[in-house]
Amino acid sequence: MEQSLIMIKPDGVKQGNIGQIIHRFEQHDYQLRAIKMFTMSQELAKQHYAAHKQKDFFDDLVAFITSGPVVPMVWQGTDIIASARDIIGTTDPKAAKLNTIRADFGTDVRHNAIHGSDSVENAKIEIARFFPDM
Ligand code: DAT
Ligand code: MG
Repeated sequence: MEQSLIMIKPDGVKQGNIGQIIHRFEQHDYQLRAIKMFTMSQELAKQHYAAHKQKDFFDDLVAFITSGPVVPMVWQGTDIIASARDIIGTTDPKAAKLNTIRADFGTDVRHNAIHGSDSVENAKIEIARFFPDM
């Protein structure tokens, strides 16, 4: 069964949206397999966003994602990786479809409440990064 690394970002935690965001996934037929809360180190943040190392927003992104606790989770279900991206919505909350998590809980393109793996390969890497015991 497919698994995805879904992570509530520091803005989602600070604004008190952990429960509501988890509920979005519980409403679908997905199973929560792992969850924790911690503040990412600079090193882990740079690894997680390594694909964006050359972007002008990289330093601000790393500063934001390490600015407070995050809630990484492993969710499991049929086609969960693509389905979760649909539930999450596009990167910029202002452009995201109605009723998506980012439209409802995001603020701007950096403070967009949640991360979701974008491919089977990256999901495996990200799950191993955040939950090495799984
Ligand atoms: P996504 O999180 O939708 O997969 P991404 O992988 O392109 O988006 O970018 C990773 C994160 O980087 C994104 O969630 C927020 C930040 N980001 C992306 N584009 C940005 C931009 N133009 N300005 C500021 N932050 C940006
Ligand atoms: Mg991405």
